[in-house]
Amino acid sequence: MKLSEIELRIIHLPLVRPFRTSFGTQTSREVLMIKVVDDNGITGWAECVAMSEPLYSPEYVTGCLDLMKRFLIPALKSKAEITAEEVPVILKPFLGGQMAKAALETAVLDAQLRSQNTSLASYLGATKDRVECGVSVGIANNLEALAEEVKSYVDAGYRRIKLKIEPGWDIEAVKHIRNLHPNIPLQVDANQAYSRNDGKHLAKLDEFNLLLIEQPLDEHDILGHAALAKEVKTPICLDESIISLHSAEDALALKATTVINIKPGRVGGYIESVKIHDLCVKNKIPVWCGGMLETGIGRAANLALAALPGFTLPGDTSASARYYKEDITVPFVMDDGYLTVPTGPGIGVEPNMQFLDEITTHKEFIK
Ligand code: OSB
Ligand code: MG
Repeated sequence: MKLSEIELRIIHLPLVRPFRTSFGTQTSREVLMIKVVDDNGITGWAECVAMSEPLYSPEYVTGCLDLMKRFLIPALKSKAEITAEEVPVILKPFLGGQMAKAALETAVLDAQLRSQNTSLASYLGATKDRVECGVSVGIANNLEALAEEVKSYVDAGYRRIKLKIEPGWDIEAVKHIRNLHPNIPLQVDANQAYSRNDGKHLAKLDEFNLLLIEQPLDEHDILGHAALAKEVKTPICLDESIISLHSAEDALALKATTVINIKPGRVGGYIESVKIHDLCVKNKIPVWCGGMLETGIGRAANLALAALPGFTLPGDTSASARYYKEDITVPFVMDDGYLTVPTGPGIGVEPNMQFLDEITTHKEFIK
């Protein structure tokens, strides 16, 4: 396609409740949205999953905006015609920036698939028409508040609970929830909050029958995770450490992870995500689709990916209502613990432009 116009905007959406992790507390989501228009007037949308500050990943909203404007978009515009498959190749000389790159690739892919009248799910190789939903539960003020929040999600039908943990909010929190919900699939996410000598402490989680411990150590500490995997019986699952197919290959070869959380933004896009999925299927490593508190635009695309056959664990693909009072697309509503995979062309949903304009704090066009 020929890119004729790109629109970048920043929106702010309040969260229904504060989301506290080991790296900070968020009360609203600032999102960089990308719209591309081709020479036939066909539009593609994507959201960049970077957060306001570089606390989960080195990327952040205004940094991604700058990277796109200064380097990535000019590189794409220097080509007379591009396909979505060429986007990662054209952007490869610029190091890092996976979240910014993923957003541009996805917007181009959305427009391309719309012009071919194909859904993202069928393009990626989806085999399911609905996906099992888990939910990520932030660190609470006390055990009673945590129990109340978890109960509301279990009552809503969520099929797996993930508790955010950090030193001081781990064994007791898990024990409390496990006692109240003896059979719910349960896992924890530390977002790098522990260190190499915490193996004995984390092994205390083994008695609670957890599916996995997500990213206990520093994102660069692959050997530390491999050593920890020998000290704890609960499977280790990497999130932040997996930023590409190659990093997934390394982590598997070094036995640092036996489950992988695939987040398309973190690995540079949906095309790279499918490669990681295929690697994991080949190695019999279960995968699940992570989340970044996406709006309906990112959620629609994540559901398409989560419908691939290797996604055998419920993901952090929760309903719109878990995050936002009003979503920017038609809301994703859970039915019996599942979300339906969109079937329309491209990502299958569009933003409500009136609402989007209301929550836009910055907007610019690149011709
Ligand atoms: O580590 O998985 C994470 C949200 C923002 C940044 C990192 C993470 C998360 C979540 C929530 O756990 C996932 C979601 O529900 O979108
Ligand atoms: Mg995580």
